[in-house]
Amino acid sequence: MRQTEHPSRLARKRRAYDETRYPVRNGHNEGVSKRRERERLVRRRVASTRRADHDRRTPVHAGRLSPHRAVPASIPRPPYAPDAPPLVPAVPPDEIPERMRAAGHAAREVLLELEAAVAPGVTTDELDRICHEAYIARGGYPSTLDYKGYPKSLCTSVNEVICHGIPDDRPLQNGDIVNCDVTIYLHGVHGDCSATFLVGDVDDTARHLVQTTYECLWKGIDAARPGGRINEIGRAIQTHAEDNGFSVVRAFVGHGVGETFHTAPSVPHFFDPHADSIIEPGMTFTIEPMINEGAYDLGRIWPDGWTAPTRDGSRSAQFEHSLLVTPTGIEVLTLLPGETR
Ligand code: EYF
Ligand code: CO
Repeated sequence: MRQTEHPSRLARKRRAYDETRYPVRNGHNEGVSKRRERERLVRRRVASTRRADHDRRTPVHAGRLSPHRAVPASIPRPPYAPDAPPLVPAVPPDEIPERMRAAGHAAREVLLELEAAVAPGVTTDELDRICHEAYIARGGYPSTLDYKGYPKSLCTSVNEVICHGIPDDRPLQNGDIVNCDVTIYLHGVHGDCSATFLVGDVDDTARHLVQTTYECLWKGIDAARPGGRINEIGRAIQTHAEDNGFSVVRAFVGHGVGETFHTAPSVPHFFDPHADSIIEPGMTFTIEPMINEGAYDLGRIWPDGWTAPTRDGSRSAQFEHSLLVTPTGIEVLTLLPGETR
């Protein structure tokens, strides 16, 4: 996902959003007060029922990183890899959909391999090793490895970590939730998908959070259509998240994906009136909602420079698919043939 702009700009957009979603009547924006009331109720519910969990849980801490993993020289590199050739050949545009299908399917297969490996006691570094080897077995390069300096082949975001958690020697604990974000560069394009897994026995609130986040992804996919607007996706996601008492992270958004790992359009997972570009056939982008148990705010990025926690320490879940817009609808590139939601 991409990081979005400065909070003050977001506040302006939020005001614009209030005015758009709830038009002013008789000089009084009734919708804004309704929305504020709903947000107040969400905060009260968070304070009364969820803080107990947050207070009981030990926050996730940074562990030790294993050495940098090598990728065989025979595997083609994306342009940003440290040992990429000076010129990476462009993909002919008519070949993009087929290549993205292959990369998407590979990403999905790797994600399913990780799902089978997630268990109490397994370190996130072990998940990174499995993932790294699974990419290579498919002839793919780990998209995140050395991308803007990111050190690993997988992102593992545990409990209150929203995204970009770095795999380390922390064993997963019974009751954790962990998002595994899988990104592979294959045949000159990137495939990107993620899921949040339950580790052992997980409490009901976290189960509800994970289930709702999964539903939010599909609400977003169902809202996407050729000829529609990007912000219809976020509207559907935000409504479902808030109806369930959760909040939508603003700081990271979905993104265009293809020959470039991150490109236009930005895909907010909340209703952003400015995200009004038209969804056109041929576009390829991700939807990857991050939904928080408590408030949507991002906390301080860890000293590692990557790990992004919630500000209030509440848990966060995420699911992601890469999509292709066809003339008649949406193809989910990161579902395997025959696989359904
Ligand atoms: C502060 C990165 C992280 N960016 C995006 C680099 O789209 C992704 N997953 O679905 C995705 C994954 C990673 C990623 C892993 C590392 N980055 C760039 C800029 C800021 C940032 O976080
Ligand atoms: Co992504």
